[in-house]
Amino acid sequence: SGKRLRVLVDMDGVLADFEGGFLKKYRARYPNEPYITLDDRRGFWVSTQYGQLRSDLCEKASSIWESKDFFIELEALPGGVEAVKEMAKMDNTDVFICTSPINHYQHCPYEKYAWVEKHLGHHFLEQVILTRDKTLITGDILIDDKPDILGVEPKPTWEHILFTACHNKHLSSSPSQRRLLSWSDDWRAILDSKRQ
Ligand code: UMP
Repeated sequence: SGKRLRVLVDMDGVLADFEGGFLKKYRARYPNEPYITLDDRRGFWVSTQYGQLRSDLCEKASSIWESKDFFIELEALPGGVEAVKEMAKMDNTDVFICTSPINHYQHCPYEKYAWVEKHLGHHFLEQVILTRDKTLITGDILIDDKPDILGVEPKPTWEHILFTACHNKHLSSSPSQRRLLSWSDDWRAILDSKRQ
């Protein structure tokens, strides 16, 4: 009964292991530079925390995700692809992948589509939304690991479900902010809670 449910799912940190992929390639490229373990990560922006460690490390960090093959080679986070495939098969449910490309556009947008094709299939490219402003996209829920999702729309239609990641696990977000601890957590119950 009721209308269709529209679920927006973020990519980096939710479906694709951006943090793990970054650290592995950063350490390989800069073996003699200091690094931040995933356990010590704080704050959404990797570049900011590396810049605080030593100012020149901000640019060294961004050089990693600006490199060819960074995004396509990211590993899938446990259970994410399976969950999205299951959601997409549910009655009265539309799933979109909603992801912000980096402004260094030489590789990232192409590789984000290629990643979706590789892990979810060619047909799923129809479900990809690349935007730098997720507040403009309408939906019932947005599953995203970024704690503050801001843009020009002050009242987005979606409820933000904070997906737990190394950089946000210590945050005591407001009690009204719902979390998904991982894809082993009860995402089906969160979807059901939004159905009419
Ligand atoms: N990103 C940066 N700098 C960082 C960390 C991440 O530019 O320090 C990029 C990776 C993603 C984008 O392409 O920002 C975040 O996109 P969403 O996860 O918000 O969709």
